[in-house]
Amino acid sequence: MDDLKAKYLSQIADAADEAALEAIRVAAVGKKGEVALKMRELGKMTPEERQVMGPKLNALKDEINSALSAKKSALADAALDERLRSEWLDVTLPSRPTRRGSLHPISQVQEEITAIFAEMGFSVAEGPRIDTDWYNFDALNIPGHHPARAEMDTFYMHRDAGDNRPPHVLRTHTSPVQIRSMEKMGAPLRIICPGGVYRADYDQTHTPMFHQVEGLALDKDISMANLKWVLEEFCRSFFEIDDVELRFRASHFPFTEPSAEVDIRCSWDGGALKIGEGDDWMEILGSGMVHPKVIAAGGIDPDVYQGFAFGIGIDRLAMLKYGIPDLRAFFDSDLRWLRHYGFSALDLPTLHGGLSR
Ligand code: 2NM
Repeated sequence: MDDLKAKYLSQIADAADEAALEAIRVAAVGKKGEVALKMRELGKMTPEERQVMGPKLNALKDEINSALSAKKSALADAALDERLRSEWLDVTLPSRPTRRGSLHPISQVQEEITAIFAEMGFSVAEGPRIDTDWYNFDALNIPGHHPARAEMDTFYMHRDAGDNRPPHVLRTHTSPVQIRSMEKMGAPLRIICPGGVYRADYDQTHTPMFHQVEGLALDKDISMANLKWVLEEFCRSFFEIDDVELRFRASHFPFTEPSAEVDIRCSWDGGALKIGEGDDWMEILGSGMVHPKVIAAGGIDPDVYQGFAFGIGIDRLAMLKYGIPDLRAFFDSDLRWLRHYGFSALDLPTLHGGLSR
C-alpha cells in the first residue's frame, strides 16, 4: 500500500497537464483502477484482515483524490499565471502618436461670425446649394434679361431636351435661403445664412466656389441706422478692436434700395495690414434696405414690413484676420498649409471665451 501511495503521489506531482492528471486518476482510483482492484481483494480476506485493510484502502483512495484535486488547481493557477504574463499590457504607456485633425480657417471664421450674430439675436438658416433660377434670381429682383445674371457667371445644371422643370443653378449667393426663410417663417425675422456659393470665375482673387454669410432683419420699424449699428458691432467683435470705423458708400444691388458698400479704416504701413487705424479704406461687405419686390417675393407684405440685408465674403474675412496671403490655397487641401492655418476642433469660438483664441 505504501508503494502504491508513493507511486501515484509522485506521478501526480510530475503531471504536466490536466490530461495526464486524468490518466493517473483512471489508473489509480477509476472503476477498474488499481485501488478498486485491491478493494475487490477485500472479499477474499478474513474479517480481521478486512477490518484493517478496508479503512486503509479508503484512506489511500481519499489521499490520492485530494492530491489529484490539489494538483488540478495548481495546474489551473499556473495556466492563469502564464496567461496573465503573456497578455500583460502597460496601460500607462502613452497612446500611439496620431495626426491631429484641425478646423479649416473658413469653418473657424464661419463659427466666429455665427457666434457674434447669435449674440445679437440672429438665428442661422441653411438651404440647398442647387436651387431654381427663380429663388436665385427672379425672387431677388434680378429678372431674366438683367445684366447681373450674366455678371454672376452662373453655373447652370444640365437639362435634357424636353425636361420642362424650371432651370436649376448652383446658387451664386445665399440669398435664395433668405427667400425660403421668409416663406417659411414670415416676419418679423432675424437670420444669417452662411454657406458655399458658386460663380464661374478663377484667378488670384476668385475661386469658383467660395463662402458667404448673408444677414436679413425684417420688422415694422427697421432702418439703415440699425444696419449701421449691427455692422459696426460685428466688426468690433470680429476684428477684436474697440475703435473700428466704417464708411458707407452709396452703391447698387438689384435686391436692396438704397444700397451701400461698406469700407473699414485700415493702414498698410510697412506692408502689414492694420484694421482700425491709418488713412486707407478697405471694402469688406455689401448691404442695403431690402427691396419691396424681394420682401413680396418672400410672401411678406412690404407695406407693413421692411428691413436691412447684407452680404459678407467669409474667405476674404479669414484672409484679413489671420494673414493668409493666397485665396486659392484655401482649396488646395495641402496638409502642411492646413496644419499651419488650422484651428483646434475642440476650441470653438465664443464671445466670452475670446473669438480667436
Ligand atoms: C449683399 C448685398 C446687399 C442681400 C439681400 C438679401 C435678401 F435676400 F434678403 F434680399 N440677402 N442678402 C444682400 C444685400 C447681399 O451681398 C453683397
